[in-house]
Parts: sequence; structure tokens; C-alpha cells
Amino acid sequence: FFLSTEESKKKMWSYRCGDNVGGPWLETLNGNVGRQTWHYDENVGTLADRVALDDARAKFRQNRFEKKHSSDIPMRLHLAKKNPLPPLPDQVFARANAYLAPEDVETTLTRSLRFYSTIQSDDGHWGGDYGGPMFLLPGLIITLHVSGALNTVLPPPYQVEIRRYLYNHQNEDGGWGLHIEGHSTMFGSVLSYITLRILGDGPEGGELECLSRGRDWILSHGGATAIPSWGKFWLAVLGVFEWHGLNPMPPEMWLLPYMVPVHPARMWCHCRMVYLPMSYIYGKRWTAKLTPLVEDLRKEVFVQKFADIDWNKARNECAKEDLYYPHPLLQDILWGTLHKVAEPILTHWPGSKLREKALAECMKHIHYEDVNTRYICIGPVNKALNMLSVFVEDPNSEAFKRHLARVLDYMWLAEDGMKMQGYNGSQLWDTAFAVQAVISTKLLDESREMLMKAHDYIDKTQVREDSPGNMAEWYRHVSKGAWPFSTRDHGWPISDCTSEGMKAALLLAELPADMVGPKIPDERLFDGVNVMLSYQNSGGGCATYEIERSYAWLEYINPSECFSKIMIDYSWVECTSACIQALTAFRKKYPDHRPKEISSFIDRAVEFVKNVQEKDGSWNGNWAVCYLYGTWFGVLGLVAAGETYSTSPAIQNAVNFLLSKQHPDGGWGESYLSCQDEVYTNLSENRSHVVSTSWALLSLLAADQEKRDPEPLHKAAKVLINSQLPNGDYPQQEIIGVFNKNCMISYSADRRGPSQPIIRDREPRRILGSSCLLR
Ligand code: LAN
Repeated sequence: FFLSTEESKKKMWSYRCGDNVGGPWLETLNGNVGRQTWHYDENVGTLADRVALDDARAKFRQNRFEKKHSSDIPMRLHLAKKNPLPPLPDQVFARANAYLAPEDVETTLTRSLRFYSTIQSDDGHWGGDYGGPMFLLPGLIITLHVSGALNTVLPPPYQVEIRRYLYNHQNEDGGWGLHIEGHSTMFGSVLSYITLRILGDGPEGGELECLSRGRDWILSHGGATAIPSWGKFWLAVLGVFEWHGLNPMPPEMWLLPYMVPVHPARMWCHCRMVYLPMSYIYGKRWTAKLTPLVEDLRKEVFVQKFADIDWNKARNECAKEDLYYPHPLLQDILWGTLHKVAEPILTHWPGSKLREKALAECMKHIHYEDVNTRYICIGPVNKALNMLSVFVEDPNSEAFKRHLARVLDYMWLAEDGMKMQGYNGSQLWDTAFAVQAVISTKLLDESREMLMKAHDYIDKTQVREDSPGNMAEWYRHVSKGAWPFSTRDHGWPISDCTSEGMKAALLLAELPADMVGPKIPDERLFDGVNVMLSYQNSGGGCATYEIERSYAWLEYINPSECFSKIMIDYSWVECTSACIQALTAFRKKYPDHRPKEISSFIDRAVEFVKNVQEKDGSWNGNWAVCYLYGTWFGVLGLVAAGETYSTSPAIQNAVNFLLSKQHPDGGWGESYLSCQDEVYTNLSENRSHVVSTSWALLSLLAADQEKRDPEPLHKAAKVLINSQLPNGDYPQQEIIGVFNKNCMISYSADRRGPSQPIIRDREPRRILGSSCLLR
């Protein structure tokens, strides 16, 4: 489904970093370091670039049609072609029985590094496509549409690319998934359909009558009354749903005393930051003006007449395709009571006085979040919701303008079109891992310039301050010394981002100053340690942004039908292991800094890691797919803390698990279904995946597998070497990131090769290929 328009053929896109677009309304702490924006510009792009972009698009469509996966990033089309690449090591590439010589590995790594250096931005970070979820863009488009800002913020060329994206990700059955690889859902289908209608496509329109096929999917699966609650919310904003068809989201929750376990401030920050503006808009029952488009939509997406819809019944309806986390009965009783008893009181005098107070309290926190993130907001969902809330409060407000100036931070263009990303990028995260990978190649002459720039990014992206005011009053965790996931302007602290930032900073500090520039001062590293130490929960583990503030039973009132584990900030193996790794590395260099606290932290964290290991020896990861990712962190955490294969049953079990999942070709390939089903699942046809293979290989190397049997390592290394593309890159394969068990997210930078040297400095061995397998 390719939407081609004359307009998109004539002109070209440019990608800019650190750009000041947004004018006087753009706030920044560090001159926009890390900011990524895409601009449409007639004067940019050579014919060759245009042809390359078209080729990439053609390939994308072809792959999608054939159910293969690819997503080359056109960004690199605009970057200088610097060092020529050494030729492919064809002795490994072509001959099945070749020996894997150290030179082959070195050639592959050199080729990787040269490619990688061409896609680094000037400010030192690596950009990448952080798309995947399909429910983000619609919220943004609805908000911009109802506020009248759509054409100003996303002018027609952007809209062409957005439509292209939506058509490209329509499933063959006519619907759209929760994420780009998922089966069709009501959430994805209704929101994508409505977004395309807002962008001007007619109900029968779009190429190949895509929209009518989309509508058929919606109607044949029960119609839009069965959309999950977050979808109901957006439809109500637009006027395509009645507010009394929604379960209550009482803003009064914010007036409860903090000691009540269900106080929003005790929930996971993403959950509370989404429900904060939602409950503001719900409390106001704000709906856009009724337009002819809205009247049409009311006719298009329901199986019954709009006037005949039983809104009370609709409150609890949800299509079976969407139902990942069914509401427990308790929840239905709770919402039913609030709906029938509390809401009528709170919406009429004198109860409405309390509502006004609650709404004012919510708005205070919305503004605080906006200012504190330079209007980027913690994530894409509350970005759109906060923007709508400040518009509802005052359409002419400065806050709303400052929000508009930050919309482009979330948009990413690739050959599948333009999407809203899951964050304002994954800049710090990718750069911290890139630094560790590049340094591990030991090819420092190749990487001088890259490391110098990356160091600068890591330095400039560390958060230097706590949130303003009394942090407890604003329910904020310490952030001075933390590293964020994306940019300093975003600024929310995260336990494992702080750890990976710290690990990269410590490695860089080992290199000569003339190579990587001035070191980050000790004091700032101490601040980072302070942040990490602050994250330990009572069970020894670490959560994401804050410590655990309430109880797991809150999940009983998780109202989102599509996500699980969203109510509180749980401890995770990834976050805990990352802290162990960073603190052990720190302790080696600064043995006298808070030694007791650091040791006790590590001991307790190791206990936690062991406690959450699965019976089969794996760990279930929560932020990427899934058992291989979790096991990588499990093993590396224990090894960093000094455990070894011979002394640790946990590591032995993990190794057995990994070896049992290796494919005959030497690779590993784990499907995203592992995450939602919580059972290890191979990719179909047992295909291998470069990222899965790298994680497994890194874990086995850390567990000293080569001392016992190096063959699995050689086989895995060959899979990686052989997957390198002629330009030095690696293929983009199946989606590899996840959140809340059920929604996938793309880490496009992850594919770029393994992040440790593979079996270097060793005698050549006879390895790989069919002869091994036959043996
Ligand atoms: C992220 C991105 C980064 C990720 C890691 C640092 C990799 C992880 O180790 C800890 C959790 C964290 C910070 C994380 C949490 C959930 C996020 C913020 C995301 C996956 C990016 C998008 C997602 C967010 C919740 C998306 C919006 C959807 C909602 C359900 C609110």
C-alpha cells in the first residue's frame, strides 16, 4: 500500500540535530543537544538521495508484502560517506568450512565501525527510529486537529508521510495492530482509520480502498463501542463517543492523602502521567465542536446508530482482539459504583466544588511536568494529553505554544513514512551502548573521532539538577547526577540509563584525554552513584524511574485492557543488573567512595537477581524480547559481582538455557510472542536474528563458555559476520523492544552489531558451517 503523491516526489527531507526550530517558544537547558527533527525542504537532497529513498521504500513494501522485516533509515542517506570500507571477509562469508581467523573478526569490526561513524550526528549521539506502537500518532493528530494547529505544526508534506505510514502498516485483513507487527485490534484500527479521515482521506478513499477495508474490519469485529478505554477517551474528545460511555477517571484521586495506597503519586510514573491529564479532560467533559466530519464518523465506525448506543454497556465493552488484561470483577463493580453514585454528585453543585478543586490540583501537576521537561513530557501519550489539557485551560496560553514547539521532537521519518515515536528518541541509551561496543573492539585508531563526540554527548546529557521546588510535594525522585533515556531537556532520571551512562563514562575516562576530551569530573560521577544507590527497593532490586511506592495488588484496578504491569514501578532484572554492573565498575576505580553502601547495595541486588531467575535458568526481560534479553542482564550482573560459572549454579543454569535455544545455524531468534505469552518462542521457521544472537553470544562469553566448548561461540560469531551488509551495517529484522508485556517498540540502533569483540586474540579454529552440524 504505497501512497504516492506528486508532492512527495518533487521535494526532499532533511534530518537535523540540535535544531532551534520552535523559535521563542522552544525552551532548552543545553542548546538542544540530542534534539532530532525532520524537515521538509525543497533545496535539500540530491537526485541520488531521492532515488535511494525511493529504493528503500520499495524494499520496505516488498518486504512487508513478503512478511520480511526491514527498516533502513534514510537518515544515513544524508550523511557524508567518509572512510571507504574494507572488503567483506569473503573467506568467512562464502566458504562454509572456513576457519574464523582473528583477521576476519577484525575486518568485520572495522567495517562496522566505519559504517557506524557515518551515522553519528555532530553532537555525538546516534539517532534511530524509535517507532513501533500504533496508538500514539492518533492522539497527537486528534489533539492538533481539535486545537486547530494541525496544518501549522504538521504541514501537508508531513501529512503525506503520516498517511503513507498508516497505509504501510495496515494489515492484510484491513485492520491495524497495537504495534507494527501485531494482529489487528479495535484500538489500532479505529484510531488509524479516524486519523486518516482527519487527514482528509474519504471513507472509501486511500489507495486500493484501504479505508473501506479498514471500516469493514471495525464493523465486523463489533464496532467502535468495543475499543479499549484509552481509545474511548480519544473518541470522546473528538465527539465520536459520549463521555458517559467511559468508566470514571476521577481527578479527585489527586486530593487523597499520600498514605492511601491508590494515590496516583504512588503509581508508576508513566501510569500517573497518563491518567493525570486524562482525568483533567474527563473531569471537564471537554469535547471538540461537532463538525460534519465528526457526524460522518459517528455513522462510519459503529454497528448501530449513534443515537441507539447503550453507553452504559459500552463502558465495559472491549474487543477480544484487544483484551490482554481483562478487568477483574472487582474493578467493574468499582467503576460501576463510581459511575452511578460518585460522578452525579461531583458534577453537580455542591459536589462540583470538589471537582473544581481537584481539576486545579491536576492542572498544577500538568504544568509542573511540562516545565520540567521543557514541554517534551515524559512520553508520547502524556505529551499529547498535556498539550490538549493546556489548550482546554486556555487556547491562547504560552504553555500551548511551547507545547507546539516540541511536537517535532517526537516525529521520525523512515521509508515506511512518518510516525510518532515512543519517546523523544533513545539517544543517551543508544550512545551509552555504542560507546561500550566501540571501545570493546579495541580498534581505537578507527574510533577516535567517534568516541570524542560520543563522550561529549554523554557529558552534556547528564542531568545536573533535581526537579525544582520541594520534590516531595511534586512526587519527584532525585535526578541530580542521573542520565536520562534520551536528552537532558527531557531529564527524567532512570536507574538503568544512569547505570549505562556511568559505565560508558567510566570506560571513556580510561582513555587518554587527547583522545576523548576532558573527563567528567569526579563530583558528577559521585552524583550518579547517589542516584543509583537511591533506587534500591526493599527486595534488593531496582525499578525504572522511581522506587516502588505501592503494592502489586494495584494491578486489580489497572483499567487499561491492553497493558499489564503498569500500576506500580516494579523491580526488574535489567535495571538491577545495570546498577550492579555500573557500581562494580565504579568501585574498582573509586574504592573509597561510600564503600559500605555500595557493597551492601551490590549484595542485596545480587540476591534479587538470583531470586527472579526462572526455573529453566533464563530471566524474563521486560523491556526487550525477552528471555534472551533478560538472561543477558542476569548473567552480566552476576559476573560483574564476581560470580563465575564454576561457583554459581545460577550461571550454569543460564548457560544450559542459552545453549538449549541455539539454532542449528548457530544463531538465536526470539519472537515478540515470548513477551505477551511469557513462554520462550522462536521466530517462525526458526530464523536467527542478529540482536538475539548477539545477546546470547555476549552472555555465553561473559560466562566463559570458550573454556568449556568454544564451538557454539564460533557458530554464533559466523552468523553475525555473515549477516553484515555490504555497507557495513546489519539488517533490520523483527521488532525487538517491548513495554508492558504487550506492546512492541523498535530499537533500530540495536541491530548494528554485537557489542563486544567476538573471540579475538585466539588461535584460529575449525568452525562453523554444515560440516560441524553433520559431525
Ligand atoms: C521505555 C524506554 C526505555 C526503557 C528502558 C530504559 C530501556 C528500560 O530498561 C526501563 C524502562 C524504559 C525507561 C521505558 C519504559 C516504558 C516506556 C517509557 C519505554 C518503553 C518507551 C515508551 C514506554 C511508554 C510507557 C510508552 C507510552 C505508553 C504507555 C502505556 C503510557
